[in-house]
Amino acid sequence: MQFDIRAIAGNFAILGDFVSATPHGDGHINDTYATTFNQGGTPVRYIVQRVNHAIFRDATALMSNVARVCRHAGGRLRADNQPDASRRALTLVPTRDGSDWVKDAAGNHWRCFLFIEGAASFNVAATPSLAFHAAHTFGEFTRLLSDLPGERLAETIPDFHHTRKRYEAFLSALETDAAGRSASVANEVRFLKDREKDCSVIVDAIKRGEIPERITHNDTKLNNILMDVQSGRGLCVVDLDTVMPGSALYDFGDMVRSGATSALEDETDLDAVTCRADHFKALASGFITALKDTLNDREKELLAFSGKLMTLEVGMRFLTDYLCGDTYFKIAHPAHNLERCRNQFALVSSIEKQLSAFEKIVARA
Ligand code: ADP
Ligand code: GN1
Ligand code: MG
Repeated sequence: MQFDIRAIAGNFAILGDFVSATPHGDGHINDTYATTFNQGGTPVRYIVQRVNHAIFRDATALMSNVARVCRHAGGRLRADNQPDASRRALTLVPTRDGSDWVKDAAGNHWRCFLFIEGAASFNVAATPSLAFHAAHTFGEFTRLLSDLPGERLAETIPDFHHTRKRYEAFLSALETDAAGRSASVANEVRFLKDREKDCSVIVDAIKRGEIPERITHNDTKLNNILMDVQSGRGLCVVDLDTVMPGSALYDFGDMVRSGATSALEDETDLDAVTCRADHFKALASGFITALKDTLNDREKELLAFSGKLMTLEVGMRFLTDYLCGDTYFKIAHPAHNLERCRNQFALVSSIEKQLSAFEKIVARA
């Protein structure tokens, strides 16, 4: 889809003259642009982003969540006189009439953030140190939101990490076979069916009250954190669309999936896909250091397993989308979702082989 980003950016209270807009980042969901304005001779960048309203059905509730989270996080940093607050929490740029977002004539919802400069996001963690700092920053994010005032945040995607319901959605996609692909994925179907029981472990523990509800990020993929280029430390958590009531296990698990893997999510050489123990150890140490007085025993017990489960869940979602004819995730070619699924399942197998070692690592951390 082509958008007139200059016209869209004109809705926001940005000073100066529009210079350029270019697609930015590797996200699978929203349309993100880096835009540059000339402000009295200084080029200043902003993120202008279209919210995917096919996926996020209630954009008003979503934007209300995002605005509350941004204000709370930025407010806490400023109240504590922390330096660099505008690089450590996202700042929404208001529209010219004072709103947090704007709807265009075609019904698309747009928002604008200050561009965080001197930072980078990564699709794979090159070093355990990067994994440690990312996990620490995501852990701190949960701690920061533990005293968010006001009503419960809206669930922007209901049952987002209800793995059991995700499994049922997969079975239904397999049965419906909308894209005529069911017969071609027999190996992947078997892999999932063999692990059906795993899908209920965390949701059942939540139902029994063993695991508390927290405000969590729910999409703690490595590239949803900006790292400071100078210090190599975690700087700012981005992609706040799924910040809502959830479990710390969802956040840790997705970090393992994306921060301990040896390869990109769509690497097709499956021998290159492994879960690296030194990265796992760094993630556990970073997350537990940030949340040590917060996590209960059952959460700690399930941390290693959550890495396996969240990886299985995302693999299952890629497979489901492949079966449905690629209606959810952005793809670059027809087999993309199937390749991502195979990649994630290879990572699950690698985690399974190391699960007891990972449990020991968590116990020591
Ligand atoms: P998606 O939901 O599509 O993943 P994100 O909100 O994660 O979209 O944005 C895509 C990418 O853009 C992120 O991975 C990050 O690298 C970059 N990004 C997002 N917000 C900012 C920002 N305020 N400043 C700099 N880079 C950003
Ligand atoms: C999507 O938006 P992005 O690219 O950060 C997805 C996550 C998946 C991830 C897999 C709202 O994340 O749940 O884990 O792709 N986000 C949504 O790469 O579905
Ligand atoms: Mg993202």
